[in-house]
Amino acid sequence: MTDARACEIRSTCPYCGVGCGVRLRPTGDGGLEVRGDPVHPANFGKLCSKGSALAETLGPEGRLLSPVVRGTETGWDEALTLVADRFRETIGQHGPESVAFYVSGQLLTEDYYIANKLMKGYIGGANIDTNSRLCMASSVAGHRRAFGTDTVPGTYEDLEEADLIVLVGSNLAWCHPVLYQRILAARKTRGTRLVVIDPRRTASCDGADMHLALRAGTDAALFNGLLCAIHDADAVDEGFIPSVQGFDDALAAASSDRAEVTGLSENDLAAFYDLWIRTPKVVTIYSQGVNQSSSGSDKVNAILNCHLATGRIGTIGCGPFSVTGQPNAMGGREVGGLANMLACHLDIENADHRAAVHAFWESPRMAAAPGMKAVEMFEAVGDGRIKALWIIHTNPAVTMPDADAVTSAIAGCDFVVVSDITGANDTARLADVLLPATAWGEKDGTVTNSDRTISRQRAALPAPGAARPDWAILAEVGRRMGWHDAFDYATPAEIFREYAALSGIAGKLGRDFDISGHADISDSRYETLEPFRWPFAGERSGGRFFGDGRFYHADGKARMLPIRYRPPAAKQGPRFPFRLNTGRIRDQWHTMTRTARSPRLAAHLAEPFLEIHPRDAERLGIAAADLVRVESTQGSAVLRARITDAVQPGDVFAPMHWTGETAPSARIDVLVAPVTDPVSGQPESKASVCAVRRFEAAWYGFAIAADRLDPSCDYWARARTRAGWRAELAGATVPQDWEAEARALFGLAPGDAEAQVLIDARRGLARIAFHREGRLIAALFAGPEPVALKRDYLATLPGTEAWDALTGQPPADRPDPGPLVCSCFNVGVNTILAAIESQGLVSVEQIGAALEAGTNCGSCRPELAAILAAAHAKEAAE
Ligand SMILES: Nc1nc2c(c(=O)[nH]1)N[C@H]1C(S)=C(S)[C@@H](COP(=O)(O)OP(=O)(O)OC[C@H]3O[C@@H](n4cnc5c(=O)[nH]c(N)nc54)[C@H](O)[C@@H]3O)O[C@H]1N2
Ligand SMILES: Nc1nc2c(c(=O)[nH]1)N[C@H]1C(S)=C(S)[C@@H](COP(=O)(O)OP(=O)(O)OC[C@H]3O[C@@H](n4cnc5c(=O)[nH]c(N)nc54)[C@H](O)[C@@H]3O)O[C@H]1N2
Ligand code: SF4
Ligand SMILES: [Mo]
Repeated sequence: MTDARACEIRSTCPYCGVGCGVRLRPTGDGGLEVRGDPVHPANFGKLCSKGSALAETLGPEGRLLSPVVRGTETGWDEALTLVADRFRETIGQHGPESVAFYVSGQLLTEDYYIANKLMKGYIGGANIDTNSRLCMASSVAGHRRAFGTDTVPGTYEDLEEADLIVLVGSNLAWCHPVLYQRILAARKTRGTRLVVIDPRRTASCDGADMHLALRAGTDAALFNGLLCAIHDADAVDEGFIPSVQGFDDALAAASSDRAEVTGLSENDLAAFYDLWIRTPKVVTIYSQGVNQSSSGSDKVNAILNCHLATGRIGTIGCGPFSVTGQPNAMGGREVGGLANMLACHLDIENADHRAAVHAFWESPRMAAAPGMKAVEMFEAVGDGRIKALWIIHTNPAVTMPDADAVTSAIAGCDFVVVSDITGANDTARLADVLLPATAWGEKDGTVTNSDRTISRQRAALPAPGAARPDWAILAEVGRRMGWHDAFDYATPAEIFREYAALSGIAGKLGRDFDISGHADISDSRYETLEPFRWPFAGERSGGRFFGDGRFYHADGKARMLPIRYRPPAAKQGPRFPFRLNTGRIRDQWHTMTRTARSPRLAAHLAEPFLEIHPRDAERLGIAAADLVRVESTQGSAVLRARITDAVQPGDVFAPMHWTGETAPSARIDVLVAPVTDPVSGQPESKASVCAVRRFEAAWYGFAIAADRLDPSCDYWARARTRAGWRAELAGATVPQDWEAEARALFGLAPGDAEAQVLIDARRGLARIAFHREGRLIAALFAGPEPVALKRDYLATLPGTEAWDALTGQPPADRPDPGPLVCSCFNVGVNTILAAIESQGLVSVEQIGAALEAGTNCGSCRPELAAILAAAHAKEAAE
C-alpha cells in the first residue's frame, strides 16, 4: 500500500482568520479528504466544526460554471470584452471616479494585488473598497492613529503565555474556535484567567472567570475607567512612557468619562480593573463588538491607551490583539485593499508613497486621494454617481447595512459585474455579467492570518467548467482595457514576487510591512513555501513589533488619544425600544453559500432566530417558538423567537447569516441603519434600534423532502439534511387546499406521487406525506400553533420506506437525538442528556469518553459544559 498521506496537499482553511493549516487528499470523485495540518503553526492539526466539514461543501451543486451575460451563458471572450469595453467607455465618458470595485477579505493576496493595481494605478481612481470595511476598518484606523501603522503586534504564542485574556466584543469560542481551544489548553497548565466583555452571554462565557455584560456600545467608557485606575494604582510604566505621546490628554479625557454608563456595578468594575492592573501578562483580544460601532475607532484607541500606558505591548504574553475575521482580512490590509490605503502599508495621502508606488508600477496614472468607503460607495451606486461596479467574492445585497437599499442600488446600476462561485446568491441575481471563479481547493495563492503568518492556499482539484481564478479574470480585464504588459501574469507566483519587491521599497521608506526576502522567490520555492510570519527581509525577519518602544509615526513614538465615550448613534425610544445586536453562529459562515451545503453544519441551528429576554417576551405576549416581526427605521424581518436571558432586557440579538436563498424574511441587514464611524467609515452593525411584536401567523408548518423544496409562504427557512432538505414554514392566511399547497411546495404535479393525507379541519391540522416507489419523498406537517414534532428524527426519513412519518414520532426503538450539538460525531442534545442521566456524567471529558462528543474539534465543548450545568441545576432543583 502506498502511503496515502504522502500525496496530501497542504493548504489553509478558507474560513476564519485563525488561518488553520489543512491537508487535502483528492478522493478521485471530485471530492477531498480534509484533516488538520499537524505542523501548521496556527492549529497544529486541530480544526473546528467548519474546517472539519469542508469536504461536505465541495462538488458541482450550485456552482457557476460559465460566464453569464444578462441571463445567457456565454464564453469568456464575449463576457470579458463586454466588461473591459463597458469600464473603458464609462471611464472615458465620466472619469475614473465613475467606476468602482467592491472586493473581499476572502480574496487571496495575489487576487487583491491585481484588483488594487488595476484600480489605483491604471484606471487611476481609488474607488476600490472591501468588505473589510464592515469588519476591520476601525481596528485599522485605531492602529494607524496609535502606532503610525496598521500592525497587530501579537502572536498566537502570546495567548498561551498570557496570565489574563480579556475578550472584548469577541465570541472567540464560535468565531475563532481553534484559537479559543488553544487558550483553554494553555489555561489548564497555566491557570490563565479569562474575562469576557460582551452585552450578551455567549459560548465564550462558559468557563470564563468573569463576564462583564456591559451596556451596548459603552466599551470606551469601560477602558477609560481602566486607564484612570491604572493611573490611580501607580501602574503606569514610566520606563515606556517616553515612547508615547499624549498620556496627559488621554488621562484627562478618560477622567471626565463615567464608567457608570456601562451599567456594570462598581464591584465588578473594580474587580476587573484590579485583575488587569496586577496581571502584567495580559492580552486584550477584540473583535466586532468593538469594531462595528459608530465609535469603533475610539473603542480601539481606548483599549490601546491602556496597553501603551503600561508598556504591555509587543512583549511575550501581552498586548492588544485585534483578531481578524476573514481568512485574508490581514492580507487585504497589507496589500492595500481599502480605499484609503496603498499596498505594503503605504499611505495614499502621502505624496512620497504615492510616487513610489506609481514609479514601481510604471503606470499611466495614479489615484491621488482616498476613494469611497463601502457605505458611501453603495450610496453613490444608488444615486448614479457610480455607473459601473464590479463585485468580487462578497455578497453585499445581504451583508451591507440597509441591505434593501443596497439591493435596489445594485439593481439600478447601469452595469454590474459579479465574480462568484455560485449564481444562486442575492447579489449575483442582480448582475449584468456573472463571472465564474474557481473556489477554495481549486486555486493557488497566499493569505495572512491574525498573527501575521502568511500561508499558502493550494489547489487540489481541477477548475470546474470554465471557472478561472480571480486574479486571472482581473488581469485579463486589465489586458483588454489596454494595459497588456502591466497585467501579463501567468501564475500567482509572478504576482507574489512583484508584491514582495514592492514591499522592499516600502521597507526603504520606513514602513514595517516588508517581505522583500521573497522578491526573487522561484516558482518551485513558491510551490513549497512554508508558513512564515512577516517581516521577512534579511535581518528584519520574524521580529516583534513595538516592544522596543519604536513606532511608525514620524517621531518614532506611539500616540495615546484623548477618548470620550459616545453612545451608539440610534436612540431607543417608544417607537423603537429595542437595541438590535447582530453576529455569528458556530457552524455557518456569513451568507452560507458554502457552509449551508453541509448537512451537519446546518443541523446545529437550522433556522434564523431572535434572542429576546424572558421579561420582554412576556410583556409582548411572545411564547417560545413563536415568530416575531422585527421592524426598524430601515426595514422589517420575521424571525423565530428564542427566549433567553443570555441577552439583557431591552436588547435583542439575531444572526447575520440567512439570505434570500435560505430564509428571505430573515435578512438581518435589512434592519441595520447605515450609520458609520466618522474616522473608519465602518458601519454600526451591532447597535441599530427596532421594535418587536408577535407575528400573527394563521398557520405554522414543518416540511421534509428528498429534493429541494421551494416555499412561497410569508415565513420560511430551509436547510440541508443528510436525507435532503427540511424547512420551517408559516403563513398569514390558511391555504384553502392543503394537498395543493403541499404539491406546490414540493414541485409535485397533481397525481404525481402517492399522497397520504390527514386533515383535522376542526383543529386546523394537516399532515401530508408523498411516496414514490414505496419511499417517502416529502412530507408537510401544519397546524395553527408552532408544530411540536421530533424534527431531527423526521429529517432522516426522506428516501426511506417510512409509512408512519405522519405520526411525527419516532418508533420506540429509534429515539430522537434532538438538535445537533457535536457536528463531528453527530451527537444530539437528547442523546447527551440521556447519557448524563443514565451514566451520571459530571464533566465534558466524561461526555467525550461516553459519546465521543467534543473530542474532535472541540467547538461544541462550551455547549457541552452548558448542557451539563443545566442538567445538574435541574437535578439539584428536583
Ligand atoms: N462561525 C463563524 N465564525 C466566523 C465567521 C462566521 O461567519 N461564522 N466570520 C468571521 C468574521 S469575517 C469575523 S469578522 C469574525 C467575527 O467574530 P466576532 O466579532 O467574535 O463575532 P460576532 O458574533 O460578530 O460579534 C462578537 C460579539 O460582539 C458582541 N457585541 C455587540 N455589541 C457589543 C458592544 O457594544 N460591546 C462589546 N464588548 N461587545 C458587543 C456581540 O454580542 C457578539 O457576541 O468571525 C469570523 N469567524
Ligand atoms: N448585521 C451584520 N452585518 C454584517 C456583519 C455583522 O456582524 N452583522 N459582519 C460583517 C462582516 S465582519 C463581514 S466580513 C461581512 C461578510 O459578508 P460577505 O463577504 O458579503 O459574505 P460572504 O457570504 O462571505 O460572501 C462571500 C461571497 O463570495 C463567494 N465566493 C466564495 N469563494 C469565492 C472565490 O473563490 N471567488 C469568488 N469570486 N467568490 C467566491 C461566495 O459564494 C459568497 O457569495 O459581513 C458584514 N455584515
Ligand atoms: S478555526 Fe475553524 S474556521 Fe477558523 S481557520 Fe481554523 S478550522 Fe477554519
Ligand atoms: Mo468580518
